[in-house]
Amino acid sequence: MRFDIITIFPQIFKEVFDFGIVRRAVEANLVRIHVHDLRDYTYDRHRQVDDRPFGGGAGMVMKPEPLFRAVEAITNDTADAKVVLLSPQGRPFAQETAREYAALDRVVLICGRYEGVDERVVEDLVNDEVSIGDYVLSGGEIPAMVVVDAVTRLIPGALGCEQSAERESFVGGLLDHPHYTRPAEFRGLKTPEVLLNGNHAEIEKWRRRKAIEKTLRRRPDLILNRELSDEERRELDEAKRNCS
Ligand code: 9D3
Repeated sequence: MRFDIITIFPQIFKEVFDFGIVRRAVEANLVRIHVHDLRDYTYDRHRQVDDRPFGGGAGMVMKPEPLFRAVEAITNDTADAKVVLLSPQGRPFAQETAREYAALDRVVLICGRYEGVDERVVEDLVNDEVSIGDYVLSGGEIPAMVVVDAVTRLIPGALGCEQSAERESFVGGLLDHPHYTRPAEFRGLKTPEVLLNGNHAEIEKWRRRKAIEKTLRRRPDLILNRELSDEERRELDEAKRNCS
């Protein structure tokens, strides 16, 4: 899969992909990441990418011409690239969106800046508009990094064997259970006994219980929106009883 990122701040991306799982995926040729400077697609002397909004008002708007030129130049070798605009008006980017993108060959990410982009870009150039959450950021660059990271992890072969499918399939929508490592006792704080006695059936049961309890307290929306197995339904009912 190939990502093309269009931005007025290409330098921001210099190091973020040079570590961990994304780096490994790039080195294994599972993913390619090209970063493009939007100003390279301007033709005027000032390399202008923004202008004042028609109708007046505060802030600047990203001009359509450089964005159309950039996307057309970047995708002229392919018929099927998904063109994604990162914007606060987008649909929420979620694990399901990441899965959807991971199945594609080419994804072009346009990083918005200023007050927004000319609406003709949204209507006639972009196939998908996504936001990473309901908080105000300064532009689409960090969201683009989030998308690349979340999608790359899902490309087959990107995760090490011991991490892979099994654990990720639990993305069924519960928060993770608590984790402990050595020392078993730290400043008088003890690791739960169940994790130390080697009874793996007991450990699994404890972890699932803790995951359900934590999800119930912190993210009840995840439980409500989720299909539960009969076993999980029983666990949930019991967790609810203990909770109140
Ligand atoms: C005054 C109205 N604001 C819209 C909510 C203006 C505005 C805020 C932030 C315009 C652009 C931006 C820049 N943000 C993004 O480009 C962005 C973003 C975000 O701010 N939050 C979550 N996801 C994203 S994806 C792109």
